[in-house]
Amino acid sequence: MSDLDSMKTDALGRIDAAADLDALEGLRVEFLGKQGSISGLLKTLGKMSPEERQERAPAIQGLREAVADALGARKALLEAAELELRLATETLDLTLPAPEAPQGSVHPVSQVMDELAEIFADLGFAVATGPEIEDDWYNFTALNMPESHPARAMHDTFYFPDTAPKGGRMLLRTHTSPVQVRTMMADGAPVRIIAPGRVYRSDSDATHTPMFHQVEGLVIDKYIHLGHLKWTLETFLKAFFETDDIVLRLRPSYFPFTEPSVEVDVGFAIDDKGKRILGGSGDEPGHGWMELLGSGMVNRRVIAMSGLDPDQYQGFAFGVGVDRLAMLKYGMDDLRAFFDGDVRWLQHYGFSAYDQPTLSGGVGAGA
Ligand code: 2NM
Repeated sequence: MSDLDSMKTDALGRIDAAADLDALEGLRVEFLGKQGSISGLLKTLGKMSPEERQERAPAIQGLREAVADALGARKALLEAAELELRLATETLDLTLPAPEAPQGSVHPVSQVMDELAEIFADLGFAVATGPEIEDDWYNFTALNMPESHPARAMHDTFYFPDTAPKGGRMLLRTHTSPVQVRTMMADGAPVRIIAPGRVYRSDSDATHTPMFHQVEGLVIDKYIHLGHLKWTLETFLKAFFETDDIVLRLRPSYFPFTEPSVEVDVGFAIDDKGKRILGGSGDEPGHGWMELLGSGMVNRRVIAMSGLDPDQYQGFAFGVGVDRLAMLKYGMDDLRAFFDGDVRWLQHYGFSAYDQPTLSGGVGAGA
């Protein structure tokens, strides 16, 4: 029996000394594999006489069991040690600062729209929105633009091939005025809203892009007059440009949706570099007038088509380009760069998401 005892001592010693799971698997194959030494011993049982087998079998089986148990125990130990090692080495230190990452910025158009919402909220205006895909009734007819009006010409408007439910054509809105029509129809009077958003015109050169941004305002109530309009625009522009030195000039004009219609100019001075700086009367030497807004008293036909009684209600409306306002306030000179999506431009002109315009903190805090 001492051959089996020494085999066992040798096997258990080597199993105990196995440094890793690979070495241990090598030992399992060596002892218990198909060609293994203990497997070989088990095969000899078949050729023995019954007496011999009765004597040898328990010892060989005992050896096999002892080796199998030792392999199992050592395997559990090595696996536990391996897990311990991974837990100790594969740590993620969440207290480290976040790695450098590309940082987004708020587009000046978005920033200016937030500023406008803040300024007009303070004057009691709500923000209204509506669809960018309109039908020609809301975009034109309800705004007193007859079929023959030049604004309806193909070269200005993007039309869809589809036909609207009311029989008109579908189009990309050319202004946000349909939002005011929808608001009057849905909510009735009084109305105090601004309608900011994207508008589309088939027009493209250095100062025009096929998509641009507009904000329009509408106030409808009893007894609203041109004085309210002038005060509102003056108050808005002073807050927006953060200066009291804003002088307006109102000129008679024409829009189909307003009567009378008023073009609003703002006075500017020219600095040493030839740059226009808003402020002062445009009539002073070295000054000029810059056309900034269109406005007027809402045409009574528009009020009637929007479902209100024009003998009871009247009001004013205005419209201004948001991109233009952003350029004037923040000093960009190329409109087309607004819509290129160039990250360098956005890094330079963009705002931090933390720069929330507030009347108390300043509507131009990030400038
Ligand atoms: C402008 C100029 C003048 C305007 C009119 C209306 C509505 F729907 F109330 F009739 N909304 N906006 C308007 C008036 C817009 O943009 C240059």
